[in-house]
Amino acid sequence: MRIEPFTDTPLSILAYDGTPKENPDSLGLGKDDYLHMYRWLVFVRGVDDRGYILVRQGRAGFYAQIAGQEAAQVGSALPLLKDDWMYPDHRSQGSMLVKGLSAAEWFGHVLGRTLDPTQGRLMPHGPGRRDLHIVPPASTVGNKITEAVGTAMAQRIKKRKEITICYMGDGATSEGDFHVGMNFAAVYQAPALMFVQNNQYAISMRTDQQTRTKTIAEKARAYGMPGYFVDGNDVLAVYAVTKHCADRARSGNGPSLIEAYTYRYGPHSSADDDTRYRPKGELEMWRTQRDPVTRMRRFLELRGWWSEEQEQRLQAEIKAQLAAAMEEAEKSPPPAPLTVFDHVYETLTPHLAWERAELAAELGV
Ligand SMILES: Cc1ncc(C[n+]2csc(CCOP(=O)(O)OP(=O)(O)O)c2C)c(N)n1
Repeated sequence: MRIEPFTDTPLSILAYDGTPKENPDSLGLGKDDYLHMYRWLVFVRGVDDRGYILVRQGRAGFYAQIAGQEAAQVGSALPLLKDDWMYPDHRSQGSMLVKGLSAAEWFGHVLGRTLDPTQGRLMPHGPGRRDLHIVPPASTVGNKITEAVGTAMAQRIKKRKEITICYMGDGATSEGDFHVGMNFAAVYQAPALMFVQNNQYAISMRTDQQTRTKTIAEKARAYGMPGYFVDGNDVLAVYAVTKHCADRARSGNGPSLIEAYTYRYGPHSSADDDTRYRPKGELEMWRTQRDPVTRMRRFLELRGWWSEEQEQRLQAEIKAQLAAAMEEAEKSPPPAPLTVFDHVYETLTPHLAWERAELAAELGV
């Protein structure tokens, strides 16, 4: 696959049925790498399914699924190095898991337990982990874009090798923060990957209702950086494009915009009814003909590297791993109420100190 910016059709390596359009081995990956990628796809789908079940069971209040977007997340997180910075958005848990967040921590986050690195303080769509350089997302759409670019600019000023990936949805590209962030990133040649998961909807609003351009990737041209339009359901293509942009950023050649064209299977969140705005048959078409997990599985099968028996074994192994992770999360207690005052200011403001004392008195602690 030639990694070319500003194409009209998405760059891809695998056809929808998993047949390679060209030999993907030019990516420098071998059998074990492909199996590793596939395992990640199955794993993040498993984590996400269970996360959503927590809402259905009434044990969590809210959930935004990534189902359908696994390849965009796994393929874009795998080329990152440990110290690279990740700014996830509210639908990026697959990428966080690949970067090192554990499934137990994720479940702990959804349940609001102490295992949650953010101690139950955020809506359940994104903890952070300081040591992994994962910055917690905010609910305000797009507001981390300028922060992410600022982080990348700092890396350049400090002459460090780390790069920053900033995840956003198609909806976030309609926010002012996107345009400010893109301009600063390009002007300062910041080592930033502006990664758009275009799942075709911002809640009920379709992408073509919020932009006049055919692709989001082409907007990059106006800021002076390359924009790549990639099939977000082809994990190999997403990996190839992200790796290319990561290498480019790491070697001092500045930022890139990547638009991963994908589709979300679930409602916007557990508080949404997507049957009210999706055209009939659209979801079914993506699920049955373009699924990112099945596509990679077919590729492995065509190479003779995957069998039904191996699939059963993998599913059983991940099921057990996730059951253990869920148990660990459930065993973890909710954070003590007074911890709500921690980590906001280095020294509590007088008003907060007063509130803290009042709560402590009420709790008798
Ligand atoms: C500034 C702001 N406006 C509106 C909302 C309500 N809201 C939450 S998510 C969302 C849609 C975001 O769409 P997109 O960026 O495409 O990401 P997706 O949810 O599709 O992954 C909206 C409008 C918000 N949280 N913040």
